[in-house]
Amino acid sequence: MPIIQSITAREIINSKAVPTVETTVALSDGTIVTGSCPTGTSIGSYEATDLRDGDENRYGGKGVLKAVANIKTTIAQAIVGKEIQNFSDIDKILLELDATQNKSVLGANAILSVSITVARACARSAKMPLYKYLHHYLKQQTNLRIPTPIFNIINGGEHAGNNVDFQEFMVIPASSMTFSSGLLMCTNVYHALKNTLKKNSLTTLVGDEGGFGPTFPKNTDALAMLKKAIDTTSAKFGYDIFFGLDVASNSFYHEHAYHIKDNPNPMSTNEIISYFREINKEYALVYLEDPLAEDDWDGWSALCKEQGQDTLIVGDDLTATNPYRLQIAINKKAITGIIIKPNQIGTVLESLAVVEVARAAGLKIIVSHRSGETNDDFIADFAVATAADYVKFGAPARGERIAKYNRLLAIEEEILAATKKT
Ligand code: 2PG
Ligand code: MG
Repeated sequence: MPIIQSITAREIINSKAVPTVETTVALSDGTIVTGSCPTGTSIGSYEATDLRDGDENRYGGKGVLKAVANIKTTIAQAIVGKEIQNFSDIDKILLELDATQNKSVLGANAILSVSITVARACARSAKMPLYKYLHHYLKQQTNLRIPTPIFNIINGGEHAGNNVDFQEFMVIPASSMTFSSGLLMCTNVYHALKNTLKKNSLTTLVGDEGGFGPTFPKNTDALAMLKKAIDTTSAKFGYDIFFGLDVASNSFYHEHAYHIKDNPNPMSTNEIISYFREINKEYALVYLEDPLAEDDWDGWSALCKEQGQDTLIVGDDLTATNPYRLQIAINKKAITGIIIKPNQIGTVLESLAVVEVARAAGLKIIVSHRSGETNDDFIADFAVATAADYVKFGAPARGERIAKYNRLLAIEEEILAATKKT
């Protein structure tokens, strides 16, 4: 077994010009790998905490030099020289070192950056692709397959400078399609949407996740525009392509009411549930993420009971990849799917544990990027390894998004080649 020979870290910037942490690990067998972690914009209250310097003279207080220093000192002292049997042994050390629920001592950014990099180092050292290494670790019985992609092609909320309340308007290929054919179809739709927006004299400038950021009088106008665009392609709405929304409703929930432009008055929980019922009548959403605020538990249970048969009701800010929050959601029958974002919890090991509990409870698994990303493609391998049902990596555009989609194309090719051999 190789030993960890050295670990170093540096401050880099993400796709939103916000600092994040990059780590490099060297093993005694010559393996040298690098990894970095993402950052959210619409951050739920139950997420693990990134450590930020707070020095207003650098990056508006968002520098990560303290997190970097934690890796170079505390973490390095604890793990350099350790024999590395498995990535999870190192994750356990990281958890002991921090010993807080929200990773506030060392910083979730410091911890996850190390966790991802160590997992990658283990895979490289075992001469296995990362997805296969993690798949073996999990003793997954399922055949390897690429999850169905969810493409966010209109950005709103906190992800765009437009006036749309909902954060993400997404297109989803039928699950029966291969990843590459779904990507092809949805990329065609992305281009068609660009043309349709132009024809309607709307902007084609993009938001944080590569989706377009036009303004609309109402949120539902964005869905109508998407439908119009799909109708100019060979894709058939409701047959091979479907709609999903990440409402990210925390951002417009104030004083116990939902404030959206579709309604002149703030809406109660019951009113916004009826509003989703109406949207479903017209567009038959297959996917609805964070439709309600992160503590509106009764609303979640009611919505799930009423609409969860036909629409995947997905917790993101609600569950925050956190085992305690997941357990509450299961007990309350509040969701039918869960977003998995490793940086919401802070280690690869804990993320895998949340996936296992969620799957055992019959929930669909959606592995997701963050709005502030690097070109690190770890989550693509993670999603395949965990046999996730869906991945949500943004639009099929912008370098930090396509890094993940292109990695899935490569894995798809490898899996196909392996199946042909057997
Ligand atoms: C979300 C994510 C990613 P953010 O809400 O699902 O799309 O956004 O990273 O800003 O939390
Ligand atoms: Mg979300």
